[in-house]
Amino acid sequence: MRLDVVSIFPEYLAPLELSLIGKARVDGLLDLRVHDLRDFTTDRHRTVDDTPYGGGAGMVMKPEPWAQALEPLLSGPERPVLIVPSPAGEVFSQSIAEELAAEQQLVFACGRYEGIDERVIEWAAQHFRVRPMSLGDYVLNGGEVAVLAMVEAVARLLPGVIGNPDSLVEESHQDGLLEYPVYTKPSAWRGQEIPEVLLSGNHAKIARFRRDQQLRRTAQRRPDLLSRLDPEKLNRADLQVLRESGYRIIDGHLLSTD
Ligand code: 6GU
Repeated sequence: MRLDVVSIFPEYLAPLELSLIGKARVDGLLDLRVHDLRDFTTDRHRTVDDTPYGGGAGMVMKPEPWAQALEPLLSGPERPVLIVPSPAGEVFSQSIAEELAAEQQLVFACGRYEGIDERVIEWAAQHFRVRPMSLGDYVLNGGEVAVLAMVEAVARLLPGVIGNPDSLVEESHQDGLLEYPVYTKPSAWRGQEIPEVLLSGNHAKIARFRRDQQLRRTAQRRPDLLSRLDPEKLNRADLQVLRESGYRIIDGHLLSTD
């Protein structure tokens, strides 16, 4: 997969040289290039921002360097996806990461200050499939940290990036439930024993215990995820646990009872 990141702080993307992503780059699975937006300016001061028309606080990123930086990234056979990190974007998710992992080329345009001149987005939509993307409902200083998160979420789905692909299967959000808690040795630590069932060797019982924990956790921490579950995919044991967590099936919908 080809990935291009445009930023005024290319050093912010240095962590993409580490760990599994760094290894995938060395192995040739990821062709990831980081570009300094200031290299596409033409003035002595390498200016990338200016004051906003209409007034208001802060600065806005000028359009010209953006077009100069993005145009050379259009050499491929199809319209690349242009991801524009912004708290005003669509909320990034595992299912979006899966969609993006199927692409040939992704381009990330990291804004800073109050954002990029909106005409860049309009112009880019003629050449790219533009996707404004947010990590969630909080404000970061710029898109770089969001790109680190999105690149990691996408790259780990590519064949060969993760050593053991089994670890992709059971994870949080794949089946709409949070992960079950995990334990390792020692079996007793600071007065806490691990749940006894995990030592039983009874794989059906262990699977049931873990499923119960997933349901309880999700009910407690992420009721928004539970309401999106398909009640058809819940068995009797699931419904029993959910009833204990304050949920009932009413008219085919999983609803909170408190
Ligand atoms: Cl993608 N960018 C910025 N600047 N702030 C954010 C964000 C993105 N997602 C959440 N907050």
